[in-house]
Amino acid sequence: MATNVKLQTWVDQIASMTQPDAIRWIKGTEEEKQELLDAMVASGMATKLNESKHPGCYLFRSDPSDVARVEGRTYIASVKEEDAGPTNNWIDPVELKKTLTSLSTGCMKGRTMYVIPFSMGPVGSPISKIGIEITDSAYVVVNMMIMTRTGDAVLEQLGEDGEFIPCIHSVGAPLEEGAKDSTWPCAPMDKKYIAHFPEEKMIWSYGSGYGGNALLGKKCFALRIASVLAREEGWLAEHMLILKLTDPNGNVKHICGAFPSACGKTNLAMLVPTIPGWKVETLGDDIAWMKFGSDGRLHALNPEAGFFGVAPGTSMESNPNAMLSCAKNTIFTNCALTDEGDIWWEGIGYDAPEHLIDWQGKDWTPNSSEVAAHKNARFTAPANQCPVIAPDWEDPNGVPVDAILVGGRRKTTIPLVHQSFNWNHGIFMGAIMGSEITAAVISDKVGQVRRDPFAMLPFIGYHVGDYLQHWLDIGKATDEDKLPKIFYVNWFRKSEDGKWLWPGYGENSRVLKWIVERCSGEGKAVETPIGYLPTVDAIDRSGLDSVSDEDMAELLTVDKEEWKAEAKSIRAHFTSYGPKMPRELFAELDALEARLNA
Ligand code: O2Y
Ligand code: MN
Repeated sequence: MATNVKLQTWVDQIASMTQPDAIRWIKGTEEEKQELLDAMVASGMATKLNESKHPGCYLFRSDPSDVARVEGRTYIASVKEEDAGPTNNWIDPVELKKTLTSLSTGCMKGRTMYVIPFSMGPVGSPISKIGIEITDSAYVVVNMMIMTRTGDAVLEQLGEDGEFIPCIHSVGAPLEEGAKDSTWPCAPMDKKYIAHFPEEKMIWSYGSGYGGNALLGKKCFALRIASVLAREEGWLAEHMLILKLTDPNGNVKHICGAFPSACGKTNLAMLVPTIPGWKVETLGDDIAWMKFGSDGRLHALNPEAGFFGVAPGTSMESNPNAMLSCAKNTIFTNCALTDEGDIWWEGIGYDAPEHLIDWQGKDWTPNSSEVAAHKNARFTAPANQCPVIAPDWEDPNGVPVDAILVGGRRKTTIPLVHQSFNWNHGIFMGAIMGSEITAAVISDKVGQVRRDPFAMLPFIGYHVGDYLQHWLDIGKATDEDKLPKIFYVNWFRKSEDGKWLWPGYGENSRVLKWIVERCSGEGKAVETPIGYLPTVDAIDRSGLDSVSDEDMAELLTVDKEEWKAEAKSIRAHFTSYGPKMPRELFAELDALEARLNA
């Protein structure tokens, strides 16, 4: 029973619609989490991993139809369609509520309804916000207990009249009396709805039990609904990592970075620098909430408490800190299982054993034609287990942001790094960033650039044009010298013969070094039509033999003809967003074209 009347009334109302067999309020204790995990092992939904190899770890296998976020079934149900904009799926909120009410009536029959009070950000921080997720999935509960701060402390913070974001979740699979439950109940694709009501600030997810569709604190709240709140309240809710960089003299800078998927965001957040004396510490790997402090600077806070990381490709070589973060007390989803009760995935850094159980629960050998772990297999690991978690990652006031990075995966055109001339030019960089479409996605657009403003396209809870205008307005709210400096990075440039020009991973610390030098008014740079670039000798390459002077020159080339073509494609992209696209960004594009033609 909650002392918050609004909360209790809402919980009663959802219970009377969904008709669960039982209601359980989550207190947020370790004993409770263990009890839920033990029950899921007993029911066959989870497998406990070998305690001596992975203490406190569990493996879950999802239904093969429920393996990732489903953008095609994700909706922004604003009152007016034009407020959702051209990049979101829109349904009239009244119609969508009718559909969801009909689907949800009796949807928790035979199940327990869990009520999870959760805080995005440390409980009580002035930046944090409270949500309440109602769910009929114990898997969601144990994941939310890692990814957010949950339980009684949150209820206490909420008090009798505190505000919360209501988040309804159901797997959409009522259990008839006496029926045997599936190990991963969910609804068919055409019955899944990941719905957001931006005016009401409410989330309603039906039919999927997986990741971003079901752990509603993450993409649904901390990005889609928070982006709406941020616009109304004058702050930023962004799809960004946060890292702390310390130089050999102990000088500290904080950097946020927005990258589309498959650009190594978690790797950058946990980078091991190759340049002596430099240190990277992690504050967040996916989401940053940035608010103005009393010093007029933007301060960033990671609203999450865990990492929901992609397993395949993660190894002691590519990201030792992620591997150590998930060594214990971790939930693995859709990884392969060894005969010794250990997990395995493609790219883990050692060969697969002779026999595995694959992510679909089938026998697998190295001769099998399919992958053993799903390519979107995940680990859910507590952030405080990261060996390089920054001591102040839970500072209630966040950390002052010195630099913002934007970037994507581009073989040509975009140099290794360039700095914006000013804030508006930096927002222009954020608006044009994106990756080339690779053959990993079945598409007739392979090689074309998919632009993804600030990597937020699937996560903006309103019109993309209004979103970019909000970034421009943030720049007007303080002095330019108090704003973070903005840089566009591209670790993925290739030579004409198809070789990677930059080694990436820990060597990216060399680029970060130039970036923080620029933030301190140092770092050698040349002015070009696209922004400030490092001079060929400005990036520290001591001890890095694999990048020759010629490679460096190529990495920092600005080819005017390529950029003229780029500008044309940017104009088409801006125009596709319709009349809400800010004038200032067209002005930046005009200015870029003028500089290229000068
Ligand atoms: O497929 C999912 O449900 C997970 S998506 C995800 C998870 C962690 C961090 N980022 C993402 C993303 O899609 O950006
Ligand atoms: Mn993400």
